[in-house]
Amino acid sequence: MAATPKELVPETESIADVYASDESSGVSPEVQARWNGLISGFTKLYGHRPDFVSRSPGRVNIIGEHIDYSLYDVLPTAVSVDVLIAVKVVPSDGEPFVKISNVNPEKFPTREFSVPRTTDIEIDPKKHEWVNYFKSGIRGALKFLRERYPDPSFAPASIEVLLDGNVPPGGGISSSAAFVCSSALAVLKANNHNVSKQDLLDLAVVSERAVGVYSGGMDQAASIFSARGYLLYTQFFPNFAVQHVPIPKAEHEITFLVAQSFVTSNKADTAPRRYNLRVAECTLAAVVLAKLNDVTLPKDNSSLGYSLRNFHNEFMRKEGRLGDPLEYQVDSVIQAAMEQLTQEEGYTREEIAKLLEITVPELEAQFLSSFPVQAERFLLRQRALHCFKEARRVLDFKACLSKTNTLDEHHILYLGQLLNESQESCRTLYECSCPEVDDICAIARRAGTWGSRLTGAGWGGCTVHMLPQTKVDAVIKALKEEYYYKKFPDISDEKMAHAMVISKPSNGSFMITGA
Ligand code: NG1
Ligand code: MG
Repeated sequence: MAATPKELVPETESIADVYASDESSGVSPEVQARWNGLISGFTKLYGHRPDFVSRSPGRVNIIGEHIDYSLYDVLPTAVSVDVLIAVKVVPSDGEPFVKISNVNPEKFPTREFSVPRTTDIEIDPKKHEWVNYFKSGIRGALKFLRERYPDPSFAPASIEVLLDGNVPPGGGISSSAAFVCSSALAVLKANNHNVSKQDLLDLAVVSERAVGVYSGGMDQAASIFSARGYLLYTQFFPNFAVQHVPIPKAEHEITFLVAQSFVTSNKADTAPRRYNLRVAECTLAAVVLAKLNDVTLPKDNSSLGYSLRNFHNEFMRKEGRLGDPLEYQVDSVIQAAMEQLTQEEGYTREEIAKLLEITVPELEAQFLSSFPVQAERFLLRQRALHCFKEARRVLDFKACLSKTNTLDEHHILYLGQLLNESQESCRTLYECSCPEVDDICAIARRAGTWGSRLTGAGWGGCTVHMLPQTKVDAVIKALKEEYYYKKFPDISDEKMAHAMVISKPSNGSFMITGA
């Protein structure tokens, strides 16, 4: 099932459209209670009901790790936890303002601030404040409106806001994307704009990059475009496109379990040695491979302008093979990386400059000046091989899901193997795993998962496991005993309750007007 990116974020009066499970058309008592609490909390706080509630969920990436910014296809889906934002537009003659509270005010204190009419709202990234994510949503939304409808008399709406988010922060299921997408959606609606999914995606990706991480668009795409019961096959090249892929029936129902490692790696702080360095390494691998194969790369829309997918395309064009099945094309670029990027020990700046026939200052100006990176050597071979092989696994995973309506044991073991290979590649070639995540995957596999891997940026964070419904209890028990209680002997019941969740593929962004 293909979705058209131009379609509007759906609007509904009923939360059942957002949350109803496949088994029933109603919502669970917990969901209803949370919703009622948000609306009554808003009414108590501000003295009237909200006009609408915007909603965006977290996501789990099933396969395709660290390849979105190289513009390769990925296969995430939304999870059921989300960020709900209740809003009322209020009249104001003076400076436009935002009053914002959280249903958990002890942890997330109430704030009030004004919104400049013509300039961007200021965000201090050094102050780790919960409202920063809302501000980055405002900034993206207002910038979009000013560019789309230039009108010097435009005044942003003043709003009262109450927020309820249950996506665990820093937990690898992208609370940040859920927060930013929901915030931008709320501000656009408050200013009378019904936004398309594509426009919301574009502005949310740019808004999140404002915190200094040169990420791809996977998280925001999954948060906005997902549909209940489907995985979201997401393509970034040559243009953004999504396809909803159903999970076929199997003898034992396929379940995805998400387990936190509780090891946190602050992405913004570690970016020069971790996330952004990988973005730089993949870009350098693309331009070096292009040079070695005598092909010219046109600029693409990846964050540094040259991606491995772009090299792939130009290489295939030169060979006259753009009509070949994508799988075969990917095999050829794997081959090229194996044969041509021979230095296992990595490449220094001098060596890369020499290959590109430019000077070191030119190299730095062209590829290493958008953001700081800390590295003596760039592991072009390993990073490119991870990317190409992971891209191949995504294609294989999707092909296997699409082949039949029912998966037999053989297919399921194959899917699990692809997930395990992805983990191994993240661990060895991409070096984005960590001992705790490796541990969790090993314990879970022993207890009966078909496949286990890290999900999200890694270096800690979250893991995802594919397992039969019948093994869920055994895997949860094993992880509790062999990981959580061992590593965190004093773990609270509340923390334990958030450590592992069964994640059902859920709906993406929604605008709910029936409050
Ligand atoms: P996390 O850190 O899990 O939100 C990040 C990137 C994604 C993608 C994955 C790795 C952001 C907002 N997201 O996810 O674009 O590159 O890592 O596959 O930085
Ligand atoms: Mg994130």
